Parts: sequence; C-alpha cells; structure tokens
Amino acid sequence: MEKKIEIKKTIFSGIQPSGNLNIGNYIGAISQWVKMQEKYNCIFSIVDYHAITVKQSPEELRRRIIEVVKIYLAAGIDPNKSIIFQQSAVAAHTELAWILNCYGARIADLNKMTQFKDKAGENQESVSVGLYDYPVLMAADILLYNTEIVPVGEDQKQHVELARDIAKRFNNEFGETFLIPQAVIKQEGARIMSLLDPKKKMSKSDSNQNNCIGLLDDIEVARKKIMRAVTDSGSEIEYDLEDKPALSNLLTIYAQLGTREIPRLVKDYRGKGYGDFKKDLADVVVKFLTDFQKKYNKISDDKVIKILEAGRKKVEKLASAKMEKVRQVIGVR
Ligand code: AQP
Repeated sequence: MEKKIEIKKTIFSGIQPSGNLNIGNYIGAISQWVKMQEKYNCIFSIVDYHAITVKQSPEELRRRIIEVVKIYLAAGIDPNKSIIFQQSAVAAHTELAWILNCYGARIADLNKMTQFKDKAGENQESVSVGLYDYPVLMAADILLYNTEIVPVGEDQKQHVELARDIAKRFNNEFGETFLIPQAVIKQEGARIMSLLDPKKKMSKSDSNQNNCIGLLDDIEVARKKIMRAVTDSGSEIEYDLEDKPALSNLLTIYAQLGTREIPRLVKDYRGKGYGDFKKDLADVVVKFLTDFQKKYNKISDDKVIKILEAGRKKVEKLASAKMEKVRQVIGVR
C-alpha cells in the first residue's frame, strides 16, 4: 500500500527579550505554541533585533536572550520537535527586511500601526526609526520560512495583517515568492490585562512591574501582586468585560492557569466575595509559578547555547534558499 506523506504546515512566532516575560506572554503566546508542536513544523525565535527598537542595556539583553530560551523550554517547547533560534544569528532576517522596506512596505501602512503609536506615545519624532519599521522586520521573520500560521496574542494581529499585505504586493510585482501567512489568535486569554489598570495590557517592559505577574517572580511577591490587584465595584464574581473588566481579567487568568473554566468558576464562587476569590487565585498562580520555576531552574546555560546553535543551523539553510530566490527575482543576482 502506498504510504501517505503528510506535509505539515509551518508556524513561526517569537518573543522579544525586552523585559520580564509574564503570564500574559505565556497565556497569549507560549502556551498555544506548546500545543501546536505535534501538528506543525514549528519555528520559535528570540527576536533580539526587535528588542533593540527600544533602548536595552547590553548586559541585560545578553542575559535575557538565554532567559527567554529557558522559559520556552520550561513551558514545554521541545527542541526535538521545534526549532528554537536567535534572530540576530541569521542575517537573512535583516536583509529581507531591507528588501521589503523597498518592495512591499508603505509609509501609509506603517502610519496605521497602533503598537507604534502606543510605544512612541507623545515622542513620535524622537523614537528610533527601528521602532517605526518593527513590523517590516516581523514580516521578514515570517515570510522567510514559508510560514502559514503565526500564533500570537491579539496585540500582534495588525502586524501579521501587514505581513500579508507586503507579501501580496511583492508577489504581484515579482511572481509567487512568499506564502501568505495567517494569524491564529487564542479565543480566551489573547489579551491579559494589567493587574492595576485593566484598560491596559500586561506588558513585559512595563515600568511598574506590579501590573504584571512575571514568570520568574518571587513566589510571595506574586501572591501579594494578586492580592493587591484592582477589582470592580459590586461584590459578585461575574465575567462581564464591560462592567467588570478587572474581575473578568482575573477570571481569565484563573481559568488559564488552573483547571476550571470560567462558567464553572463563576458558579463555584456564587455568594462568595472578592477576598476569597483572590486568595484562591493567588494559590493557583503560586502553584503554577512554583512548578514552572522548578523546571526553569534545572536548565543550564550550556544546554541553551547548544540548542540555539542547532536551531541556527537548521533555519540558516531554509533562509538562504528563500533569499537566493528573492535576490534573483528583484534583479541583484
Ligand atoms: N498581555 C498579553 N496577553 C496576551 N498575549 C500577550 N502577548 C504580549 N502581551 C500579552 C503576546 O506575547 C508575545 C510577545 O511578543 P513580543 O515580545 O514581540 O512583544 P509584545 O507583543 O509587545 O509583548 P509585551 O509583553 O508587551 O512586550 P514589550 O513590553 O517588550 O513590548 C506576542 O505573541 C504577544 O501577542
């Protein structure tokens, strides 16, 4: 009988080593990557050239690159199933970004990017050109590997849409060169909000880390952060994004890190107050972090360096083949 060869789709995603990775990054991104490893060819990057779009201390950056790999591994990314590599180790990313800057990317599109507006704030004239061009480098990351699926949190959806537009424009001009990728956003937990301001998303580079539960936070500090998290008026435990945004966010965290879904939690906490709820949520978070950190602490720097080198070798081959084609179609070869 003829053996059926199954061609797996490729997924690509990455995280910047730009701060303390938090449960938002875990719930919105890494936890869904872990589940996708069986079904897809997975490539996960530490996007360090994205991180330098805002100022980084060189020592901290070097340390965080290793830290992010350990976090991937502790979360369950298996280097025997998925490729893990450092973006700056593969020059094709910045080379393709330059070509896409010239063919495909338009100023009018970049002007619409909400993440740029959020990050630049009032200082749009004085931030780096890199911060403005960030989505084009991200498009290059994705398009280099014939990526079909990009699993990200909701904040990155607009950037994946831009990558699609860039790929389509390039293909129209030079013929089929890139696959058109698609963002996959988790239904629940795609946007974990800040603990002290539920209108703002939890961000690893937030200057007030009381807004976030870091994956490497001291356990007792994490417990206190949950106990101090803001709640809404009223006393009922309800999921209502309009009227109870803070509580809804806490319910999402509870469901994502624990074992009960939101409707079940709402039922179980009927008649109980915010105090009881937060105490139990703190226990769930503490248990999650304790297990996570136990795994994290067992991973050596040496192991990380070997994994990154093996990953680099694998993606280098794929990236060079794509770049050769791109250089040819645009006429520099
Ligand atoms: N609050 C969040 N809820 C759910 N998912 C989130 N992600 C980020 N914040 C949340 C997802 O995690 C990945 C991290 O991507 P990134 O490192 O490129 O940066 P980001 O999206 O800008 O994330 P941060 O934490 O806000 O980093 P900083 O502060 O450095 O800018 C992405 O998949 C993102 O969607």
